[in-house]
Amino acid sequence: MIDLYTAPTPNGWKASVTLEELGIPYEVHAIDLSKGEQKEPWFLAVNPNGRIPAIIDRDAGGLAVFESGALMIYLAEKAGRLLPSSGPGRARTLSWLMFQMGGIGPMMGQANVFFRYFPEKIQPAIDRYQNESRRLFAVLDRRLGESEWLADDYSIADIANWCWVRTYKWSGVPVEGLDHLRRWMDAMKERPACRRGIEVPVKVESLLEDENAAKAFAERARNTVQR
Ligand SMILES: N[C@@H](CCC(=O)N[C@@H](CS)C(=O)NCC(=O)O)C(=O)O
Repeated sequence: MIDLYTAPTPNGWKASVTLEELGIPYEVHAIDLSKGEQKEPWFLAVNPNGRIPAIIDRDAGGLAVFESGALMIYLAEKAGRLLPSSGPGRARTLSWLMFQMGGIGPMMGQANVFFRYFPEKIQPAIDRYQNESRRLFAVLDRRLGESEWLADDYSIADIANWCWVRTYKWSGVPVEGLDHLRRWMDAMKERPACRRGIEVPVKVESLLEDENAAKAFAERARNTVQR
């Protein structure tokens, strides 16, 4: 049994979608980021970085694993699926997983900070992170023009990137003209495990359709942004 500490965010969904795809039993512990629960001493013992997601594997003596990419690799290896055990397929999967961890995640994350959460409007910072995210989207689009999935088969690399890219509107990054990316996003959205995973720990309605909800969310998120 896995204990999953999470919140309804792209990094959180990476863990829950992976657990759903692998069919590993897990218990959800929702962390309220706006109350700073992720920085409480009990949680820092699980993830010293004070961020979600994190897991504890009860069957491995209470092993704690943090950093979403690391816990996806751990879970895939535990189940023996969604990550080849060796060879070129594994290298390609890890390449596209790290592309998300080092690129898509940080750039879209900072686009969110400056476009949505920062009280001051610093246009050069907004442009920089949105443009860089769009450049990374084009890299994904090119790859998806030559391959159905990011690596050879459907893998944790698809899950990691999709959980972020699907929130492109919130980050203010356009996807116009990226037809292969859209084809792949549509295919991901149809997978039952992906649908279930993005409703963990709670289903969040599209913030973009409700201006007040979007404002309230941004206000709460502002509290977690450090200067
Ligand atoms: N590199 C980390 C990033 C995790 C992360 O930034 N989590 C955000 C939510 S998406 C968080 O916990 N933010 C709360 C905070 O910074 O206090 C990972 O991939 O797990």
